[in-house]
Amino acid sequence: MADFKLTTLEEMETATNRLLETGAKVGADGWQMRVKNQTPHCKFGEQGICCRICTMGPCRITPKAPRGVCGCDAHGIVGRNFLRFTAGGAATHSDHGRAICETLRCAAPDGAYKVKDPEKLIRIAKEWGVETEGVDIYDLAHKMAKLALEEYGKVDGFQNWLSRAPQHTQDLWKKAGIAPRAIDREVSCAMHMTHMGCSSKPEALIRQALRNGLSDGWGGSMAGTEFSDVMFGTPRPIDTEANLGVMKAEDVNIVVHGHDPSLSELICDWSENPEMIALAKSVGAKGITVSGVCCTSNEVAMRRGIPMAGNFLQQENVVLTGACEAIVVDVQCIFPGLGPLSKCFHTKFVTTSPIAQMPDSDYIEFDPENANESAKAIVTMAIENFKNRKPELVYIPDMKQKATVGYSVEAIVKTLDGVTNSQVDVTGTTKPLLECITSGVIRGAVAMVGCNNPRVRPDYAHVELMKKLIANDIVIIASGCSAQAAAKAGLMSKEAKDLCGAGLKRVCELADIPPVLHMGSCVDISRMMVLAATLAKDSGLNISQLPVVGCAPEWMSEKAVSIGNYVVATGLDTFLGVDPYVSGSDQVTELLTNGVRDWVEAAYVVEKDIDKLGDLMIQRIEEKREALGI
Ligand code: BF8
Repeated sequence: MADFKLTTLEEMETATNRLLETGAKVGADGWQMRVKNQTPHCKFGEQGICCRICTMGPCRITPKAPRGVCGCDAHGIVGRNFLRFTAGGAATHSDHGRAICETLRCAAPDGAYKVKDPEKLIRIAKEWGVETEGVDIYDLAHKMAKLALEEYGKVDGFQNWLSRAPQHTQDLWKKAGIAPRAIDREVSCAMHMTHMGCSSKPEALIRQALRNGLSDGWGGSMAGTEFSDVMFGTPRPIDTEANLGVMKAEDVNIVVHGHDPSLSELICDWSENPEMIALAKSVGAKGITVSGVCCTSNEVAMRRGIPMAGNFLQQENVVLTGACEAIVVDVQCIFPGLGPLSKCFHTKFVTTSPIAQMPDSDYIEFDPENANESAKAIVTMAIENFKNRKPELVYIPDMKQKATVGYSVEAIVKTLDGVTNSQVDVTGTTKPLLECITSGVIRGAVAMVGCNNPRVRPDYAHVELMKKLIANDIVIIASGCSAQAAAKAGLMSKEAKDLCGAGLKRVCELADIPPVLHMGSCVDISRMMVLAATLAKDSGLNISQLPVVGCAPEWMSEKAVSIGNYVVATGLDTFLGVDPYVSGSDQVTELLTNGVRDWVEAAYVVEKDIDKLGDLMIQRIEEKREALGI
């Protein structure tokens, strides 16, 4: 234990540089080169004051030209761009959720997809008022899948899952006019509002941005999370490893990348199949190693302990090792650069979804109906590719850390029940966690989420903020690429407790948890909403009163804006380290960082100085404690 040491960013960067040297030998480059080529970035774009919504422009706002051809000013343009950004993210997460529901429709006792958590399915069915008594579990699964799909286009009413929020929050949403209706409707409404000649009033645009975000977090993403748990199991703490060193030179390496666990689960199944392992041995490999990148990695790590090769900006590194037989992708956050890059190596870049088709890839369409055939074909293709490896190009950095992952809300509740003793009455609630917070043993919690982004030294903000926060007795709940940044550095190792303040360290010891809790992928930020709602209900407080904040210090994608909007709209102040292209409008900036507080009791903070960002979060948590008198 005395030997525990975090992996430093410098060590990771040295490894990356070594990999890029291999790349240079074969004429390949990485995002590092493309960033150089793209710098400096367009200042109009950065401020959000470029409009190309119609073909009278494109228009750009300058002191000399304060309005576009249609007469729209900077505030309208920035607001519309922000709403369109949100709609892109909400559509993307929600469509992922829809795909999961479609997969659930195919679940069968003898099929590729089963109901692994029937209790959870029954719990959701009861929540939705569906009869469960004496109903066959697969009939129930199909019925719930259909009902969930109908949430996307429901004609009347609001999202079913809003009822999980405290009444106070639901009242705020209704009063502000942001309770989300059908999921698809909110995306369509956003696109309609931002069409030429529709809304240009910042307040209206931001209100819809919050509503569209909520349709994601309390609708589409929640469907993705909940029904993934039903099919693949609700995550429980499980040990795994993280960083490139999880790849094995002597094995066939298959890397799964993307978001939808329907594909990656079956790739894992087939890689464990004795027939496939025998085939791997027959081509000279010792076995098959599956590892993951991005959120699909989180999905299979938290349910099966599959190791995490890296996060978003490490996706090219897995190919640069020269030891990747196949990088198998589904949807979202996949660099098109993987196509040309993999052509410089023997790696098969396998695309599988009609949603994410890319040049220079092998396309093997994957759908729930033919799931086993496609997964088997992909694993076979990877194995057969082992012989094409060029040994002189193989270099896998010897770098990995232990991580314990899989802290779903259910797992957190169960684990923390063990912290306090003789609480017969608290089993199944968040009361032990609340007690830790009210007593001050833990000062509060930060939900750390989101991507990494070359605009911030990759992973620096995630890792440095986490170190700072846990040293101040603030527990971290992490998801997405933020979670993987933590895991790569070693912050999801239980041994990282030594980096905590005395209070959090004690909780980690008693509950046997790491100080940074892995809550899953980005759709799983819906789990964080459920946790916040449960904490509020169990404490009798409003969500906005809890000493809990959200943070996305290195975010880059539209999905992150959708997430930010629903986290803020749920009542949690959200701290960003990258500006969401709104600085060109003081009105939109003021709304997002202050004005929305009147509607939802929370707002954004944008601060690019990461150390300051950490101070601001600690300050906000302490303010909330003070207001509660704890
Ligand atoms: O959905 S954190 S880079 S992988 S967008 Fe993408 Fe960002 Fe990673 Fe997961 Ni989320």
